[in-house]
Amino acid sequence: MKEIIDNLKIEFDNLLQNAGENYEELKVSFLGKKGKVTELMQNLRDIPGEQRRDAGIAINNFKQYVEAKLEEHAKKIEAQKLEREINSAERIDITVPTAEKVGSLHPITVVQKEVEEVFKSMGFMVEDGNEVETEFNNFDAVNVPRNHPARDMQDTFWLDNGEVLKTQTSAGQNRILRKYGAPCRVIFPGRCFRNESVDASHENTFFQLEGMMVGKDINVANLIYFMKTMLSKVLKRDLDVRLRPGFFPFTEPSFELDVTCPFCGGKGCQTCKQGGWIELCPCGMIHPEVLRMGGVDTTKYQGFAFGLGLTRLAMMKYNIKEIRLLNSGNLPFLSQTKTR
Ligand code: FA5
Repeated sequence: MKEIIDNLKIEFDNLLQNAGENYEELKVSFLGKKGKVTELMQNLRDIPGEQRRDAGIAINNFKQYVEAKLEEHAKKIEAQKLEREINSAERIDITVPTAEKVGSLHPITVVQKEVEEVFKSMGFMVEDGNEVETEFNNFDAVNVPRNHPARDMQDTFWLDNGEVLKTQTSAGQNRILRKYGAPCRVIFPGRCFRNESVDASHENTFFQLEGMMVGKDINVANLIYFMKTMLSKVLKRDLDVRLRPGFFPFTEPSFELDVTCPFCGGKGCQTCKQGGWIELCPCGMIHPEVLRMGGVDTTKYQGFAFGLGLTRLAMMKYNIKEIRLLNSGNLPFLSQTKTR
């Protein structure tokens, strides 16, 4: 029996060496129902009594040898296969710069940058604001004390800690007055939040761009000049502006600034509802109380402030009729501004 097993082992080793990926066949031919090891087992009964036990042990050892070798071989073949797949897979070199456009700036960002550039060229600084604001900054510091009816004009998202999601960029006025004092020229764009029902022209999350100019002898003519210059440059047309009386607790007098409709040039069209003007920017002379709360000496300084609806300006510039598209994450729509 020993001789038979030794010969079988040599045969098995040779076959295994050349089996490659076809080792399953070898397994069947040795361990299968009609395999060589199984046959040896079946022949055991022909072996005389005392030699049978030793032969059984030898056959079993050989069987374990065959099984172990086949398993080892299978693992080796699988590892080789995996390595081949990895090597043949498409290689990605992350250091190669992309030739294609990877994205585009959001239309509001494009307009914000343009407005910033115009104001910077006129000596204004650009400041960042908070999205979560104190009740004081959002309301009290702009002359809207508790129980003032103007608080109802802006449906506020209140936080559990008593702070608010900024309802208006005017919330930055007090901080900026305290930071820079008078004289100063600053604009501060930012995201605002109001708990109002959403429709084609109202969002609960939108952008404003606030501006303040404080100095000696600042008056409404300065306000008109800066707004007209900025809007004509951003909308790339020579536009007229007009002021109508408005009301804001933080400006006195307060105005609604209208601009000649950029779509019809003031002749009247669907967008301006045939009126020839579009309401664009509330503004006014900063209320002395607001200046005082910001630490400014009102016997020496005055100033104007405005709160441009940046989202609405972007809609006007790109003729977007539906405000909800701007927060939609709709790539075909957003990529139309074609800017990086
Ligand atoms: C204000 O928020 C004042 N803080 C503006 C201001 C600043 C006045 C400084 C005077 C001096 P109002 O609530 O009207 O004002 O909002 C200003 C602009 O924000 C609007 O003209 C409009 O363009 C935009 N806006 C307001 N609510 C929404 C909304 N729900 N969705 C989109 N844009 C809005």
